[in-house]
Parts: sequence; C-alpha cells; structure tokens
Amino acid sequence: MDPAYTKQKLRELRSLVNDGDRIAILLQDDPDPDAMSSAMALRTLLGRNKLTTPIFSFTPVTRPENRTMVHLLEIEITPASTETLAEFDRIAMVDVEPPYFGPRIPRADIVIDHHPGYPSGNAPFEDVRVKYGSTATIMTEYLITDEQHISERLATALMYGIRSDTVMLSRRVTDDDWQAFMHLYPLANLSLLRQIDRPEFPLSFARVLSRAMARVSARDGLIVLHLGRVERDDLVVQLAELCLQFEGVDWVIVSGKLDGNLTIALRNHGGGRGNAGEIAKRLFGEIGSAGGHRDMARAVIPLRAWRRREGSTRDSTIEPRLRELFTAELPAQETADGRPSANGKSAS
Ligand SMILES: [Mn+2]
Repeated sequence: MDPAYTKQKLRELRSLVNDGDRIAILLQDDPDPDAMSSAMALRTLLGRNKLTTPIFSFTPVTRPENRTMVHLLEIEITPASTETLAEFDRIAMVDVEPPYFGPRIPRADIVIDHHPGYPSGNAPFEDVRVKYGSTATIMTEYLITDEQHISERLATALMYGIRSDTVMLSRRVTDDDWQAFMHLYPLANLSLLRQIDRPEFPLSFARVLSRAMARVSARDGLIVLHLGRVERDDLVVQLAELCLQFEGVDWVIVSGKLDGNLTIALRNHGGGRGNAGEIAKRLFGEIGSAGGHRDMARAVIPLRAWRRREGSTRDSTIEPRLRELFTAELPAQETADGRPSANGKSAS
C-alpha cells in the first residue's frame, strides 16, 4: 500500500469530476467480479448513486457464479452503446483500458486498472498498477486511504473480486492484495460469499449426477465423464472439481452439451503430469476455443465442429473418445508422486 500516492491520485480524481456531472462506469464485456466490485467502489468513492453514476457493459454477464453475484448483491448493469455513453459528462472504466474498446467508446476520462500491456496516455486520469492481483485491491486501498465507510455489500463484493482474480489468493497475489483482503474480511457477509461460491443445482441435475456417478472409474488416475445435455455449464465444472477429490485421482475431464456446444472442463492437482491449458489448446484449439491454466482449463467446441472431426456427437461416443484423446496426451501416472493410491489402476 502506498497511502501518499493514493491520496494524491484521489485528489486528482476528484478535481476531474464536478458535482453535477453524470458519470458512466464502463466494464469489459461479460463483466467479472473484479470489474463489478471495482465499479461499486468507484461509485462510493465519488459519493454517487446508481442514478447519477450507472454501470455499463456492452455485453451481459454470462458466467453462472458471476450471475449469482449480480443477483445476490443486486448489481445493476445497463447495456452500453456508443451513443448512450456519449451523453455522459465523464466516462470512467475499471479493470479495463480504452484500447480494449476501440471505436466503441467516444472517449475515456477515468481509467483504473491492473492489466499490463496497454500504453498509457489514454485518459486524463489513469491509475494502472500492474503489480496488483486485482483492481478491487486498488479500490479497497482508495477507500481505506479516504477513510470511507465500506458497507457490508461493498466489502462482500470487493472480497469476492480479489479472491476470484487471484484464484483464492493463490495466483499473482501480492502483499497489497492480502492487506486489502484482510481489511475487508470482518466487514463482509461470509454466508453470502458461500452462496456465491456454491450456486444452487437445478433438481434435475440429481438424475444426471446419479447416472454419471454410477459410471465413474479412475484408470491411471484419470476420470473421464460425459454428462450429455446439461442445463448450465457450471455444472460441468462443479462435477469436475468433485471428481478430483476421489482417492488416487489426479486428472479429471468432464463434458456436457449446452446451446449447440460441447463444453469440456479439465482439472488436475497442478504441479503433476501435464499442463491442462496447453493440452486443451493442443487437442481442441483448432475446432473450438480452448485454454486455461496448468491445473484448470476448458474447451468449448461447436457440436458441428466436433462432428466434422470426430464423426459423431452421440453421447455414447463422446466419453470413450475423450478418454482416448487424454490417455494419449498424458504421460503415465508416477507412483512416487505422494498420492496415497497412485498405483490403483481402477476404482470402479
Ligand atoms: Mn481484474
């Protein structure tokens, strides 16, 4: 934390905004928790409400856990258009920078972000701290420095923002992120956070789950499950995470069909054999979007593209084909990797 610098930036920020100004806060497409919580914080910092300072995005929030956050914290996001934005006195953006939008924005006045790689000089006010794990950390620092009251709702949002950008404070996390997190912790509503973390399952998922669980078998530490049609794509992810908890399992592939796509979630314990993001790209990058981290990755493949390459999209063919593909990609499981039953060939 750098209170002197933050104080100076705060003065700069306030001198740019007049009392009567209407300010638009613009977020990246498909806004994430870091962006949404940072927008709420900027509004508080400027002493504004949702009427004088609405939050905009060009596309809606789609990820299920982010939608849960929007719903539980009652965050309103208005669809943006170039014309609508032009009507505002000031355009602010958090967790994103002007070049991201290109000609979609008429101009930019306030930019607060932590993403590296953008040139500076895009707006009269810029505060870009690339060392920080989240923009929510920068915003929390502003609020603390300004001795602002942080409401339970805002604290909950910011804590979730920091946590999700740093993957539970494990990736790209700095002392600043920790300090902000610790400051917010006693102020936040932890039971609300738990609800965001564990979205409700539709009851119909129980049947999908029971069919899938009956088929679970771990061969060489790998579980592969195809669920058929699913109602939401986070169900695929949640089941992949659950399967990773089985003894002796170090790799999980779960897939499901949704909206004309095959969604595939890849999970492993990290540090072991194979890099999930790279494998996803290698196997599916040519027929869909694929990528992620070493321990978690995903691929979304249009069913048409899958059929063209693999011949069939019948549910009964997808699971064995995925097993084939991943078995060929993964080096054999090592027995001395510290997991208790690494040599257990099958748990079925
Ligand atoms: Mn961010």
